[in-house]
Amino acid sequence: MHPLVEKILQGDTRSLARLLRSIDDRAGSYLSALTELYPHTGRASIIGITGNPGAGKSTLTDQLVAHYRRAGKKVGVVAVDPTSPFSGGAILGDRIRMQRHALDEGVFIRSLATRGNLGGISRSTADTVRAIDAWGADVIIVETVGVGQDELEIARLAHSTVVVMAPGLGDEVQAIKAGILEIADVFAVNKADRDGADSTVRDLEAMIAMGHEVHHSKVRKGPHHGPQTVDMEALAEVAGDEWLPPIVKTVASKAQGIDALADAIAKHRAFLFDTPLGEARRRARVEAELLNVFRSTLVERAVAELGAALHEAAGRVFDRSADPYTESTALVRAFAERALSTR
Ligand SMILES: Nc1nc2c(ncn2[C@@H]2O[C@H](COP(=O)(O)OP(=O)(O)OP(=O)(O)O)[C@@H](O)[C@H]2O)c(=O)[nH]1
Ligand SMILES: [Mg+2]
Repeated sequence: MHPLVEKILQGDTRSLARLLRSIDDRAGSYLSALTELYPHTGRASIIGITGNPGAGKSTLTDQLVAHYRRAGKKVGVVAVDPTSPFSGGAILGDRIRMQRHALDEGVFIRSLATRGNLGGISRSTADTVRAIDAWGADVIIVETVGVGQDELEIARLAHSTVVVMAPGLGDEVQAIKAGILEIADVFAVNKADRDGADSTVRDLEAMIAMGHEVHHSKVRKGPHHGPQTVDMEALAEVAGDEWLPPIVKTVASKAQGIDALADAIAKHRAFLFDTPLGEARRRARVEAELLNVFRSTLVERAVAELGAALHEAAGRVFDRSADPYTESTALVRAFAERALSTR
């Protein structure tokens, strides 16, 4: 057995931290540790928190941690690439923001600032979450900024993804473009103490209605001329068994709306585990994760195996005696042949 595994399963925080370092470096026997830990995972509820810089993700995370701790739950927090200009190199900011949990044995906080590694940030995050799950966390919160490709993958890693919006950040229109609707299971309209929160809620409701291609007059409220609002109850009826992301107003800095947010997350979890549509989503999630692990395993193995050949191919592309498409196909063939002959 991997030396760290037993201790991690007993809830030892230092051993967990040590394994996470070797996961980051993709070093040592981290894969065998993950393999041995896997049967002990799957219990934690994984919550993704994403949104624009400064929307209040860390403050909200901190409040959720407090909420779950009050309920006696063990909590893990993974902050991915916390490098927003807003809070100025936010790892420190996040530490300060979550300091009240730093000495709590039931809370494990980890920052991942390792974009650009071979396995990809989403793979490191997935492995990190897996290890924290085995350590015994009941809830794991993963905070990511924005909605790049990595964030989409990280969102897929979570059971429930909370998209945090804040009025006045210009989030509203941008959100539609960024395809945020696809990943949002719950919306938190944070900074509800500021002007514009209600109009952000209305914008989101209109977006959700549009996303469901519901232009039915029956879900529209208000006068024919002038601003119309969406009747969310009528929309829910039209949507049937489908999940409609609830919108929760929060003031994270004053701990307001946190219970309602946790409640919306719990409802989404119930949808995932108690309905056929939810099961289909969970299945798709597992498939995406397997593909992710498969992809990085394949690339790591191939790069190790092909080493010099890869370098030579790059040289040919560089002096334009070859193109990357032909070279890639040839590399795949070479790898497959080697793999077959050695194993
Ligand atoms: N007025 C108000 N301010 C808030 C609220 N929630 C958070 N803030 C403040 O907004 C700022 C940014 O909050 P963070 O929690 O760091 O936001 P974030 O989304 O984690 O930011 P990055 O990680 O840097 O992208 C901080 O100064 C918070 O104190 C809120 O509900 N109302
Ligand atoms: Mg943050």
